[in-house]
Amino acid sequence: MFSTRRNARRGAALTALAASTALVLAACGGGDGDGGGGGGGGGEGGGDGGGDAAAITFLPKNLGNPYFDTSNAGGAEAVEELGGTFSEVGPTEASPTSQVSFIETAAQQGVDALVVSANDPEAICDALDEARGVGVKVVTFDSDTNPDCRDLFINQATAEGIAKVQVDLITEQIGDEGQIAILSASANATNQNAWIELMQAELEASHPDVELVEIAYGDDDDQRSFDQTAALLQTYPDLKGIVSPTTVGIAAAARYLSTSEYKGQVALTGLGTPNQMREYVKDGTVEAFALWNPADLGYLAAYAANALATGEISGEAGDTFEAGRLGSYEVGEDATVLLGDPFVFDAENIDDFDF
Ligand code: RAM
Repeated sequence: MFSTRRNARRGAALTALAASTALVLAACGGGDGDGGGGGGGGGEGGGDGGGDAAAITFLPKNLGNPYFDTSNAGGAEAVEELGGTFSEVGPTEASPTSQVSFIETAAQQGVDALVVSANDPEAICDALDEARGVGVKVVTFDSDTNPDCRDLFINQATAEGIAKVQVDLITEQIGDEGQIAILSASANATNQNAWIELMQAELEASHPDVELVEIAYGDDDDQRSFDQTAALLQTYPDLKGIVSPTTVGIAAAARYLSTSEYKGQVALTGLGTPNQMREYVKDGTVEAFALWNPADLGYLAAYAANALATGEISGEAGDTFEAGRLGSYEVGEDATVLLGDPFVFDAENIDDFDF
């Protein structure tokens, strides 16, 4: 059911995505250098509305992942617009506790807000609690913690929507029957686990002839994801498709497939960035995959963090705030703000994007 122009709304979304991408590219020059320690614009973010712009630190799951380079560039763009201080720190490995020391350091430095994509829903909660205890506002984005460990979660799209688009893509690509596997990120990742659970439910409910044979974990590490792809193909000679709900995993799997005997035989879809996937769409390894705009996600997260840190909002359902070029947003249930819908990329539209 996923053609390029499924409906008018998608066309509008495409235009919006392309426009915001162009803006992000224009702003990328300022880049992701670290803005120095904390201090900066912030002060204590008192709660009386409209204070100074904040010092905001971004903490991705790991460094070296183009997805987070793009989301952090979006964050930097927003912080610059706000006149605040941006910094980015993070571990090299996407493991459950690898972010703890970075949270502690940011709290000691007295940053006003932390924007975090969590590798585990619980493992960083003590560190986040301590940071919040000294006045740091905590915004999760991309991958949440348990809701009581943070002030707000900026969600890229609903988990149901992200699960469904991937199930629709893989089942269409394999003719709705046969064995598939999932190549995920790290085993504890909140976001991938939520999507996988919903994908399993959707497969069971609507695709009785599709069998999910294994969930493998590449830990958002390129080589590990590449090796896991090889292992899946060896273990399951009848495998018809792989779904990789991680930009690192899908790119590594595509690279493996593209030079193997399985190219064009085993379908691959999931969540990828257009720049990493372009060559594999063009060479016929991959038909279509999905994502949202990571730059917009980072941009929205930074505006939300600033609104919290300056006391403009408290994170209650119904709170509203302005997010620059993205317009105004409202806090929903469970202190969550929703960016929008996932988007499908294929050979017809992939050249419209550059991230
Ligand atoms: C990887 C990360 C990230 C996820 C994307 C789709 O970059 O796991 O958390 O949202 O893939």
